[in-house]
Amino acid sequence: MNELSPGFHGRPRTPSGPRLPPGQYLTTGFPVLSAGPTPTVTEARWRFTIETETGAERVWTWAEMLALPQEDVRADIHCVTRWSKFDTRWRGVSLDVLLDGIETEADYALAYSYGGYSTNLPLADLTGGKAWLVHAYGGEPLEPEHGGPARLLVPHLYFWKSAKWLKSLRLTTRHIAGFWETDGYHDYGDPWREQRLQGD
Ligand SMILES: Nc1nc2c(c(=O)[nH]1)N[C@H]1C(S)=C(S)[C@@H](COP(=O)(O)O)O[C@H]1N2
Ligand SMILES: [Mo]
Repeated sequence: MNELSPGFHGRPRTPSGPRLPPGQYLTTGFPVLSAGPTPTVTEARWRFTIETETGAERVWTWAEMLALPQEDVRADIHCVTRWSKFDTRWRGVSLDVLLDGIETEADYALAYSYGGYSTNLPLADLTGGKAWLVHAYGGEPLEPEHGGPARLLVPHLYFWKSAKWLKSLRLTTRHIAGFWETDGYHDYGDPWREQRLQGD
């Protein structure tokens, strides 16, 4: 499978609208933003877990994850510190594939990283071709400093929602704030509405 997902073809967001969200500037580099040290996670020890509100767990090994249908994704990304980068190219598994067959009534998700970071999102923002577990960038294995071996990619929200070194997804029936959200950052984080901080 070699599909570009609808809405992520590098076109402007709307045919007539701007491509750069308000308050952002364009960079051609790829800044590294990490709240702590880069954890070392070997592919042999890597596991990805989805846990539902009932405590039911589904776990994938690296080989099991790679055996799932893969997608190539091109996306613009927007960091809350105001840099944006156009046309980033990733490869990985759609969250639709990973969530397929999981029984849940949860409306919320918490993404947990190796190393302790977490971030919250509505479950609806992880489905419908909007989010991926990615393990390659620009045709190369994802570098550890950018979240390798695998990270979450949710390009329609500020980039802090795209948890690096993704370890698990916990589905919950109520909202639970993640690392930056507990510290005053916005619960949702839509770059087009400049939802940087709580109250924006
Ligand atoms: N585990 C983890 N994930 C994280 C972060 C982090 O500090 N730890 N930083 C977030 C922020 S603020 C941004 S902008 C992006 C940065 O990704 P990059 O370093 O690949 O540019 O990762 C997000 N995911
Ligand atoms: Mo960020």
